[in-house]
Amino acid sequence: MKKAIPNLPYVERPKGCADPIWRYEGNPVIARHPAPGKERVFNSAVVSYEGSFIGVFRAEGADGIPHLFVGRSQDGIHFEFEDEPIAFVDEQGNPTDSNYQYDPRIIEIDGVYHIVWCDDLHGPTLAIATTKDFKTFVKIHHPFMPFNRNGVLFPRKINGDYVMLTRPSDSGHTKFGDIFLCRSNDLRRWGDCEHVMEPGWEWWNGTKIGAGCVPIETKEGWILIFHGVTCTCNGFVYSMGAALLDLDDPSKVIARSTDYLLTPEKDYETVGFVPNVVFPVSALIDEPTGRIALYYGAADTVTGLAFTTVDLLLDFIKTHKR
Ligand code: BMA
Repeated sequence: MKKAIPNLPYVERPKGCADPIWRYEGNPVIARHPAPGKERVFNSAVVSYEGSFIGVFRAEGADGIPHLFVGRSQDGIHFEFEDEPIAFVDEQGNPTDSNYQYDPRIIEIDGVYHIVWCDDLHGPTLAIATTKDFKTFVKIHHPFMPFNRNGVLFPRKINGDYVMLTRPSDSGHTKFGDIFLCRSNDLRRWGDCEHVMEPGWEWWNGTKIGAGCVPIETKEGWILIFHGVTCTCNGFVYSMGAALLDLDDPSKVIARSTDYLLTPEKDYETVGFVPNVVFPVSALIDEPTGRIALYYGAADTVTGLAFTTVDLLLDFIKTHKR
């Protein structure tokens, strides 16, 4: 059955706009200093939950160290955050600790919410935790060694396996920035790794790429919204792109957009702690209508909301492909 989100925060495409994605006029939905001790909230994951919205948010205090916090919203636009960071426990219920946590994604698989984020294991790498109630978060493992980020699970098992998109990175070597996938039947031991995509030839994603939102299943394939990075004489610029992956074997790329979907243009995207960043993290889909509300980090400072539809994304990928 198609999953509906009747209260999806969504605004129709403005008249005269031909773009495949358009921003919420009230952006940023989470502005600077949204709560005491939280200077910047960005690159965060939101899901529809029990008729309202809940998320895992990357927040930084005045020490600039990122931690993860639960946040709630009735309308998907106004959020309130818990004061204390998520206290992850291990499978025996003991507290766990790590120096920082950032860029979470939430992936619901069979009623269990999986959080995948970048954690510290003598260097940045991915961690996984599960929760059913957003109160107890059980950290199960570091699936990969450092250096690895942008981990995103597919929202169902494929041919019996959990499948994770990952982006090995920042090893100091010159060649980095490709998306790979790995498979596991227990979320603990990962293997059967395959290459998915390398940075693009086109300028906007020529330096590195990373999976963004949880892949969206369509009859034609999985839509992957990813971030693409270019290097300029004034630093990196982060844009969003979209690709279509094979349903049965998502290591196969059916099509990939030559053009960016969204690039930093608004003041809150071009000015901030890290200028010129749009970083897609979560896409909420009302399946009966195909409407999508997409949350993204802007300039490593605030959180933005943009809208699109499944059909517009498919059309964009197919009409702007290599
Ligand atoms: C990446 C990650 C993101 C961040 C981006 C831009 O390497 O650290 O969290 O948004 O850089 O600074």
